[in-house]
Amino acid sequence: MRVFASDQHRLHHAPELHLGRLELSTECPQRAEQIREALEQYGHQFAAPDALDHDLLGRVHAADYLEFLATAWTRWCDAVSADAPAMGIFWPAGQRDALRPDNIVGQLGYYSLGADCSIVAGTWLAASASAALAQSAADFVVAEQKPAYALCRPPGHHASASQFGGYCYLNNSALAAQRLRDSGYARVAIIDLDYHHGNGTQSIFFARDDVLCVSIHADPRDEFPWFWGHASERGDGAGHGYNLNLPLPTGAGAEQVQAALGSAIGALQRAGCEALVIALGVDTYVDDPLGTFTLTTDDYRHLATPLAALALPTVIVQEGGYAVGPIGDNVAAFLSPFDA
Ligand code: OKP
Ligand code: ZN
Repeated sequence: MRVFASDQHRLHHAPELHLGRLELSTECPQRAEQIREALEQYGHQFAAPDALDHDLLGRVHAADYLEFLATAWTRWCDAVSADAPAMGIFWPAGQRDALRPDNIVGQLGYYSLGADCSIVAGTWLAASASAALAQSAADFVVAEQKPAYALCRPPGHHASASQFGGYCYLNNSALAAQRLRDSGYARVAIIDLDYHHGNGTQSIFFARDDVLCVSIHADPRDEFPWFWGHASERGDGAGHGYNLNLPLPTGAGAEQVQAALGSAIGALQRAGCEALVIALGVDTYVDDPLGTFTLTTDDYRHLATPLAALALPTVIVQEGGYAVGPIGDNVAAFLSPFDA
C-alpha cells in the first residue's frame, strides 16, 4: 500500500498533566517510528507529502483558531515562559458564548477542551505536516483509485473546528474527508475505530449530510472524552441521521467491535457513501496502556477485511495506539486486506 509519512512529527512531544504532574505525553514520537519501521519491513511503498493546502485547512478549521495555533508558542514565550509548555488552565465552563480573551493564557482555555495536552515549539509544524499527510493520501486515492495510508502524528480526531485536545490539533481524518468531497465524491463516510470517541470529527460534520460520521469507541460514561460519544448524538438539522455513535462497554472484545463494525458498514451503505476515511486507532489493542478493549494483532486483519471488501476509494488515517512495541504489527495487520 502507498504510505504517506514525514519526519516532522519528531518536532512535537509535549508534556501532559498526568496524576497531578506534567509528564511527557504517552503520545510519543516512538509510536510513529515503530509504525514506519514495521511498514518498511512489510514492503509498503513510502511517499512524501505535498505542501498543505491552506484553503482545505480553512474549510475544516476556523481561521481564528488556525492563527492561534500557528502563533501560540511564540506568544506564550513572549508573555509567559519559554521553559514551560503552553497549556490551558481555565475554561469557560458552562458559558456557551464566552467572549474570546485577548491574552494567550485565556485563549489557551478558549481554544482547548482539556489539560491532557499542550503546545510546544514544534507543535504547529508537526501538526501541519500530519495534516499534509492526510491531504496527500486523499489526493493519491482520488488520482490512483487505490487505498492509501497516512502515518499521521499527532493524531486528529479530538480536534474540532476551533479546539485542540486529546493529543489532537488539526483534524487529519476530517481533512481527508473534506478533500474527498472537494474532489467530487458526493457523500463520504468516516468510520472511526479508535478506542476513544472522535468528538472533533463529529462536531465538524454534525450539521452536514454529505459526510457520514460513525464512531466505535469506549462508552463516554467511562472514558475520555467524557462528554461526547453517546448513542443519542445523531446529528443536527440536515445532518440528522448522519452521525452514528456505537459505544461499547469497558473491556469489549473483538466480537463486539466486529458486530458494531457491521452496523457501521450498514449505515455507510444505506447512506450511499462513495468514498471512505478510516480513522484507525489501535488503542483497542489488549495491551494498550490507555484502553481496556482486548483486540489482538490478528483481530485487526479481521476488522479490515469487510472494509476492504467494500472496494471504495479509501483513505486510512492513523489516530491513537499507545502500546509502542506492537503498534507497527497492529497497523500492518489492519492494512494487509487492502493489499490483497
Ligand atoms: C487520544 B486518541 C492519560 C490521559 C488521557 C486523553 C486520551 C487521548 C486519546 N494520562 N488523555 O484518541 O488516541
Ligand atoms: Zn484513542
